[in-house]
Amino acid sequence: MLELTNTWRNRIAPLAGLELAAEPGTAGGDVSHPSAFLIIPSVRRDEIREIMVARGEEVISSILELTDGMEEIPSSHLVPSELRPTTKLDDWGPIPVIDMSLKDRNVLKKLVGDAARDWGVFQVINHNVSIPELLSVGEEVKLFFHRPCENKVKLELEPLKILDTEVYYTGDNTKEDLHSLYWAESLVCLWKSWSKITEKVTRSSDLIFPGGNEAFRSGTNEIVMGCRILTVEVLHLLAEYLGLEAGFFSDHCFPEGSSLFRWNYYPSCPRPNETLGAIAHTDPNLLTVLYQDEAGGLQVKKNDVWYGVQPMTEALIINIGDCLHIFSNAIFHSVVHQVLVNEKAHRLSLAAIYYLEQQTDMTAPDSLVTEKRPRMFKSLSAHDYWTMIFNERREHKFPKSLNGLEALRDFIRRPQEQTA
Ligand SMILES: O=C(O)CCC(=O)C(=O)O
Ligand SMILES: [Fe+2]
Repeated sequence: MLELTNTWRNRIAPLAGLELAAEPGTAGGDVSHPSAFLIIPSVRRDEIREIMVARGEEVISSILELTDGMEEIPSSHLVPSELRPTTKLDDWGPIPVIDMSLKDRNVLKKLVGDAARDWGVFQVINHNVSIPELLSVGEEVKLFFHRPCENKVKLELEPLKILDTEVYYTGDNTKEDLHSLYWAESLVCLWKSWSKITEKVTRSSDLIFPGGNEAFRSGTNEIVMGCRILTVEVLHLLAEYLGLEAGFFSDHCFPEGSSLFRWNYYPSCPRPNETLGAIAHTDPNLLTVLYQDEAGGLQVKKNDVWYGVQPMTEALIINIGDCLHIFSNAIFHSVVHQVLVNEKAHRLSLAAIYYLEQQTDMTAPDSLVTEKRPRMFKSLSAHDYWTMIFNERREHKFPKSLNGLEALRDFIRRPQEQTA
């Protein structure tokens, strides 16, 4: 692994414009973009593939191609036994479901705030994001995933960029990759700010479907707008719940923060108990709006127990991310979640991911610090956090590094530093 780390550190990181920390595990250096840790693996995947091939290890380009008639799953996809699913996919938990059309704002605020505090996750209905539109874009995305492997891998090795729009695919499942290590493929559209977002959505659409795809373009545009409105509304409610100005969180997210749409495709799997669609992790961003289809598989952890999130046709899921956890002095809970796969059906999900502007100082306001709840974190900016988590993910093998809150240990204040 040292060999790989050095290759990464000396050759690939500079290519990507990154300066990494001098010592493994220490935060530092510079990350050119908050989403860099999501982008960079595609830069180095080529190298990893070469190394694995040289070692005679199995390298798979697209699990979707493998699933036909397969009885066992390749060794590259076996998850260590201690991380395998321990509960059934349909062990649904009592995850709050909140009706966003509730007229009484105080009631709505309390429901949303309590859910973010107690669970870090909740489902919303009557949210004004068009689910039919989302499903129709999802059908186009499936066409992408069912393209021949070579076609997808090209987008994996050479992410396509125009100005501050980028699209890339992950799916080769090499051991060092972050998201596609497991039984999943992803298609990502990244937008590095909100200015001219409609134009940017068109660019991403043209990159993925060079011949044009009106259903994908217009549908994505509509969902981007709908999810933004929903996100702002949820962030307002959360800020008000804490007694802060409504825009306290959202003003750092819009219009200059980045966002991305990640479509995840989890092919059906002959041995669902031996692998995972996504390993237990927290989202390193501020907040994620998630759609899952009827196959189900998302699980969230609360008090060390895994609960399934029951699919609801009209609902979207809101996940609280690490940055909201830090910014709220840990009043809101960054939820640990994972994805189980199943034998019968392919599963599609969409994660709409919202980042803070990089320079945002995530120091929690004094009003959230009390004697009972001392200041939990040392001052850090969104950029500091991303740098840290980026280095952490680079230096440690999975799975430890995927839990952003564990990676935060250097930023947690020791008891003697915790003053109200
Ligand atoms: O597919 C899902 O339900 C969850 C995906 C996820 O956790 C992510 O993209 O960060
Ligand atoms: Fe996630």
